[in-house]
Amino acid sequence: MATLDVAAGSPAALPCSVEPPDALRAWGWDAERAVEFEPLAEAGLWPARVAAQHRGLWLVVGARGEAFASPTGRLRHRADEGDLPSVGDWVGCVSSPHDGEARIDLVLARRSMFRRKAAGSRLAAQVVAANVDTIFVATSLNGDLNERRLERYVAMGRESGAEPVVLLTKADLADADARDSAVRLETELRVHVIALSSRTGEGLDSVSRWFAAGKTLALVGSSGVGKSTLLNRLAGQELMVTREIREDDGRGRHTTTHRELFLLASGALVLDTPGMREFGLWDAEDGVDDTFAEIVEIAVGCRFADCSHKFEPGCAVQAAAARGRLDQARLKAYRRLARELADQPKPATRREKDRQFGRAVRNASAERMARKRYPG
Ligand SMILES: Nc1nc2c(ncn2[C@@H]2O[C@H](COP(=O)(O)OP(=O)(O)OP(=O)(O)O)[C@@H](O)[C@H]2O)c(=O)[nH]1
Ligand SMILES: [Mg+2]
Ligand SMILES: [Zn+2]
Repeated sequence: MATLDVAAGSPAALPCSVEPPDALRAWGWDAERAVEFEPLAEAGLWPARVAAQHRGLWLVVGARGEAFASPTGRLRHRADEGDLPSVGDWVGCVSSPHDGEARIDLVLARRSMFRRKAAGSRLAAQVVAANVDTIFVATSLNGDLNERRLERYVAMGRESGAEPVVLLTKADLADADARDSAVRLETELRVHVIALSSRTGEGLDSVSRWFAAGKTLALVGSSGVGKSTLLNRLAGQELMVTREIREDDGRGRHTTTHRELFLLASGALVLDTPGMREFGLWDAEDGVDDTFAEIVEIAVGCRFADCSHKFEPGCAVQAAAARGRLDQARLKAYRRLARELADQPKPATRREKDRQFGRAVRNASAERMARKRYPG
């Protein structure tokens, strides 16, 4: 990728104006962000968006183009892991007086963040995509369709503050049964579900309305479901390498290994991500409840407020399940996810901070949120 000389040279050459320059606007910068950034510009920072992340180095796009940047020591020390810059983040950069290189000094308030529990046994969140308007959860119709996994992604998508949309890929390989699942999933998960094929082009019209100029969309899901293929098809060129999945287990081979944000000709910004082997929930009580609304509605009638819907007397959910009014598999999945969240002890302070964020993005518009955090 061509790296323009954004940071080198004298800082005076860098734009600090709050007028959104076209180059920044193309990457999603707007008037709210400009107001938010005013005091930072006065302090000598310049705005940029994180377009890619490779171990220890961040590719940022500023008004003058792209540059590689690393966080300042100040940001590294201050930040929890989840506060370090992630792809999609808007950041305030400085140009080092020593080498002219760009350094990321702070991360602007996120309007949305799609997270998961960091892989492995660590108790930490990983931000997969920041400041995204739509999370496309991709799963393929040729045998990959796993409702339990979809529920996880959709719950975290809801929690992120972005709109989750389910993409059922490889529709050209699907039989009638698989296609029927689109309708059922839409009712159960209460999200848009779109069957599409990057091979035949079926369904691409239906997703195009999300690909509006200035909107940021992220593609997430397991390896091999066709995320990069869809990106390439929409872009009309090979932006990301794609590869045949292994024939033996159809589970893909992790072709994409880094996250990257692309600006398409339509003006939409698309973030491609590597397939995730593990997708653990993180702080998503509300997202889970919204994803299992039919159960939560019935649970209002349980005798105990903290009912686990397993063995308690007066459990309305058990009663409904016994009468066949609830899908047993969904109930089991709901209990499992609720338990997974309950088993995640977290420091009280961070928990409160995270919850405030979740509530704020759900209740307030993204714009109001930005203003609250950075009073102009
Ligand atoms: N039949 C069919 N094959 C597809 C379609 N979309 C993608 N594929 C194939 O699926 C395989 C995997 O596609 P990728 O786009 O690399 O998958 P990915 O989701 O980006 O995978 P990771 O980067 O590993 O996360 C490739 O061989 C694609 O050609 C489709 O709509 N129909
Ligand atoms: Mg890929
Ligand atoms: Zn109950």
